[in-house]
Amino acid sequence: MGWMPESVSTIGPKVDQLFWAIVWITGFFFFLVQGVLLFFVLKYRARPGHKASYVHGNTVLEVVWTVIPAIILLGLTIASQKVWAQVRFPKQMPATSVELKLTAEQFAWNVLYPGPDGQYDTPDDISTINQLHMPVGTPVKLIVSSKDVIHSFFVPEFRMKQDAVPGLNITIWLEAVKAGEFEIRCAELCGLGHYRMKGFVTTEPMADFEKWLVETKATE
Ligand SMILES: [Cu+2]
Repeated sequence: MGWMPESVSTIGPKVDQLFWAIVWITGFFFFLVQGVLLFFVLKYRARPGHKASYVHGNTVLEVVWTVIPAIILLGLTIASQKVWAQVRFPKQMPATSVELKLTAEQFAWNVLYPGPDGQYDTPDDISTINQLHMPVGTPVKLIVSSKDVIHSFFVPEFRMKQDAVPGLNITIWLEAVKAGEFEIRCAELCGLGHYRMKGFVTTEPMADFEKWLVETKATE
């Protein structure tokens, strides 16, 4: 369904699958429960000549409608945790040579590439503000942090939202499947300028990405 922005990361279809599974399951039970409620409200409404009866409850029924939702919720939890772990647990991260540090601050996204030596805080580092470039078809490791308050890195097209927390270096990875330009929104109210805390992600073929790195370094 076309409710959501296009999905352009390898994790996207898995997140969408979970989203729709949850929508359908909770939607089904919502209408079922509300329908039954409406039915009983009408069927047992006050009418002249009908006396109210006192019902104590039904233990078997109550156990059934507690255990079934518990099993469904547990299933959804396990399914969600798998996808969560895939992009966040270090053991599940694919090996990659492309990585960057994404440091949020009031009210911008600082992007730092380690440069050819693969080390940060060396003269060949490449830094930009609000411009994050990454190659298509290659996993990219992002080390997300913050200089001041809690921000949140959110790129809807990647189906990725990660808090940027001062004092923590949180590692996630993403792999784009399509070239394009997408917005980074800060998804955590972080101060008066929160509304204008916007960056851009450009996903492009590896050759263009490498060219961009060289050009950006040259204009630094
Ligand atoms: Cu922010």
